Amino acid sequence: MIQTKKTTAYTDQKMGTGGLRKKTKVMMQPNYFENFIQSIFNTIGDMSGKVFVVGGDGRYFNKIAIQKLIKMAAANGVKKLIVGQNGFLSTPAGSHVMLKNHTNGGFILSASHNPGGENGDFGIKYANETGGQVPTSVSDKIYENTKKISEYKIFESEDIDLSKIRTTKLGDMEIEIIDSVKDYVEMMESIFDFEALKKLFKSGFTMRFDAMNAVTGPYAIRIFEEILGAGKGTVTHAVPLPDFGGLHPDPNLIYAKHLVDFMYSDEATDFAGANDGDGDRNMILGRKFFVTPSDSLAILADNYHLIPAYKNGIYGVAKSAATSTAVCRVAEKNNLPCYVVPTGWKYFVNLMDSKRITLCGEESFGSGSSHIREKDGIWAILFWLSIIAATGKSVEEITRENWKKYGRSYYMRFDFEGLDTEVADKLMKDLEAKLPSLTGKEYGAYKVSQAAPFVYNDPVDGSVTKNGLVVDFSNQSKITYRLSGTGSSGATLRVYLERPEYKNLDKDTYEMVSDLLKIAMDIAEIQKRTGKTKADVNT
Ligand code: VG1
Ligand code: CO
Repeated sequence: MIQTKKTTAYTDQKMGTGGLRKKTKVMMQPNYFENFIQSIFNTIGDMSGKVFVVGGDGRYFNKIAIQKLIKMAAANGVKKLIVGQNGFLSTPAGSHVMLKNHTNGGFILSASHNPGGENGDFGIKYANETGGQVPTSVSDKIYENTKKISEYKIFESEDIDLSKIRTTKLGDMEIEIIDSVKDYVEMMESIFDFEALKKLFKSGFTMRFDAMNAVTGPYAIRIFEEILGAGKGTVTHAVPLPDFGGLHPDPNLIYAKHLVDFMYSDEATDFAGANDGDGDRNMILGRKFFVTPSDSLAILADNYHLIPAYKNGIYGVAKSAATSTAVCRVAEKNNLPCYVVPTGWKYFVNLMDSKRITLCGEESFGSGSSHIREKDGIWAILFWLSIIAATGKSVEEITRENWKKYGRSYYMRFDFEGLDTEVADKLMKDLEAKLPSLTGKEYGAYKVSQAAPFVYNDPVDGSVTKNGLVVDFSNQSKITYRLSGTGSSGATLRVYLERPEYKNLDKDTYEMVSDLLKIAMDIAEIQKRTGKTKADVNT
């Protein structure tokens, strides 16, 4: 039976870089989740004939939230939901299911790389018919709706059993429960040469994949262990747990330190990769070697011709402004356009849909292609394995050759976390006001050539986005400042440093950017304003 329930609006339901992300306990407040979902439905308007995909990364509150979402969709007149078995779908698998079935979009319940559990975070990624997360123009409308919502619709019924693959109904709405892994595996088989990868593992090549107790475990076991024949035990932390077993499912040098330590030990495998909570991020490691995400993107772009799906050519590449310029150097030499967009995958969607780009990525351990409209962790690892299989070279050799060919961008990101929101906002505001006066200033060997906010004019829909402040130096080095849009409390200031070098290719990254870090701290008065003498996290 459809019920209309009274509710009171919350005022903090504005989506950030990756959907709505909050403390789990905030999300669990009475009607909080319901208000947000109803606001999305209200913004869409007519629901008749609409089909959506629903899944999540299995974190705490997922099961309850999915049932609420199903019942609300039925009450709002949705025609059909396609739901991952047991409520599981990685973000990339979800985007694929949306596109394959020509749906109106979908919902992935995940706070991505943020920790999970009752005291962790919960999130909702909402995608439209593009298979990618909605643009700001749409999320703004949803936000306006959340501030004035007074009722929502829900179907009163028992919970739907999501454990079996089958089709069922709730009221007039059809519910198709699908295998969460199958379609995704088929897509990967259509992109890469699986026979070549099987041969690689047959030849004794070893790998470790760390699923961080999050959603990609079942995908990775199926692909790497069962299909490609990498040995049993290749996939570690393979069982998705509601609190990720206490791991912070962010595959970087800090939160995947156990994997990094393993790869720098004598037991190291030839290759290692890790994914984040919802499977869209990736980390790449070789024996005693770490590949920065910016370098990884450049290397993928330089080797597209080795992959069956791209061998006939790619349209172009794109990166977020904060990502190093390495990929653009590759593009330039290969006569490909290189687009630079604000941080957040949604900005790549128009470029893919208009066939301007095929490959893209961000410094935050994300890379992907137009096979879907999200970044894709396992795809990136299969791409790397394909390069290794085709060239017979190690991760380190492949990376060093890329530096020799195109130069090396020493690159590091420094995060100042848990800042008072007002302090952080004022820091950015004052810094922006100061930028024009920086041009021509010299800091030791560094001379400012230009300092301005990053402004993006979307070539497809004409929308204008301002995100981050950029200081360029005459030696091609660069500092980018921006505030995170994925946190669930307080503010995080991210400082991104890049220093391209064409001769000194074997230096220590931290040493190479330490002058730049000092300049970045000085220019933005970080210590004076935040009290912090150093960053909380460097990646
Ligand atoms: C961060 C990253 C950004 C990424 C976003 C979502 O955003 O910097 O590059 O697109 O997370 O990633 P922010 O605003 O905190 O810097 V995911 O894996 O959470 O979907
Ligand atoms: Co993610």
